[in-house]
Amino acid sequence: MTDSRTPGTDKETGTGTGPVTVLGLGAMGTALAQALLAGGHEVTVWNRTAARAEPLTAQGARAADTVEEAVTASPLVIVCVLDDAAVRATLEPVAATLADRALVNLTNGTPEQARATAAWAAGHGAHYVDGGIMAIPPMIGHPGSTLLYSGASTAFEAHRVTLERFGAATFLGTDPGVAALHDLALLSGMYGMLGGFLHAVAMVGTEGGKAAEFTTALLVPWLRTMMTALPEFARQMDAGDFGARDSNLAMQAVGFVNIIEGSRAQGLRTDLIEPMRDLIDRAVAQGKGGEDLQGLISLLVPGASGAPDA
Ligand code: FVH
Repeated sequence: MTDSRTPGTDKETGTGTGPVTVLGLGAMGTALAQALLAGGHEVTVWNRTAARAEPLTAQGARAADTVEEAVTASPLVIVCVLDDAAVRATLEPVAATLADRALVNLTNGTPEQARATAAWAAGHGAHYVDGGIMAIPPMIGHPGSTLLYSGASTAFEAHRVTLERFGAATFLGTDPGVAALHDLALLSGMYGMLGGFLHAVAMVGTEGGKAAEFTTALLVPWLRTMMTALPEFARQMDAGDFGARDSNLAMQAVGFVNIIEGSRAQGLRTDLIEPMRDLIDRAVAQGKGGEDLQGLISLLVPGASGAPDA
């Protein structure tokens, strides 16, 4: 994807290789700076612990001594630090230098944090874009890396080509919180899958099964097959259509007892899978035993019948 007017260039600089500042040089900030260097940008970097800039200066980046010096070096400032508190600790002392700059925050955070930082940045004249990185550091700049953005659309479009150095850039809207919402939703899906993976490997391991063999030969093909059902489940959720076709909740509740008891009998803890069992049991107790698993969504929404706080 490129600038619609001039392929391969950013609207703001007209070059696609304009100067960029990266604040925060942990594993991710370093990968971001490296992708920019590989793209031919003039890259200014800053990190709280200055020594972490050394590998990047050896690759052609310029290390700023202060945050202020780093921010004023570029029209596009990218911040990627541990958390929202670190963003504030880094930027608040230099708020006055942010005016008229595009500030792209790739630090993981909540929608509320993104909206608060956007309001704060706008109050100082910055054009704020919030981002969620759907990749790990070695993926940055390579196929499979996707970043979600939301906030100031003009600033995003002005620097779209530069931001695409990191991976596919998906702009979700002008609400600065919406990228964080989708980032956290996707991470929830990932952690759900990883929780199941951990428990499954632990089960097989109780009888000496090797994680690698089990995962490659059985688990991944099974999960791939199950994943093909998700779009239809989602369509049914959008339609509020929870009537069971093949696998009703009453049947699944009985099957889940076997997962829990079978795990315990193998000497395993069941912390990772009990919450799902509890949800299914609650739904069945409410008379939803004839519904499909998708119906559990109504128990997760505050205020809905059967929700934990209802
Ligand atoms: N690495 C990953 O797999 C994930 C992929 C998806 C996106 N996340 C998010 O990216 C943010 C940065 O993560 P990271 O991997 O770079 O994290 P670390 O390697 O632990 O580096 C942390 C950096 O944050 C700096 N920092 C921490 N506290 C402060 C502070 N109070 N003031 C200024 N900077 C601070 C730290 O500096 P230093 O310890 O080297 O001085 C590092 O630069 C994060 O939101 C992930 O969730 C990564």
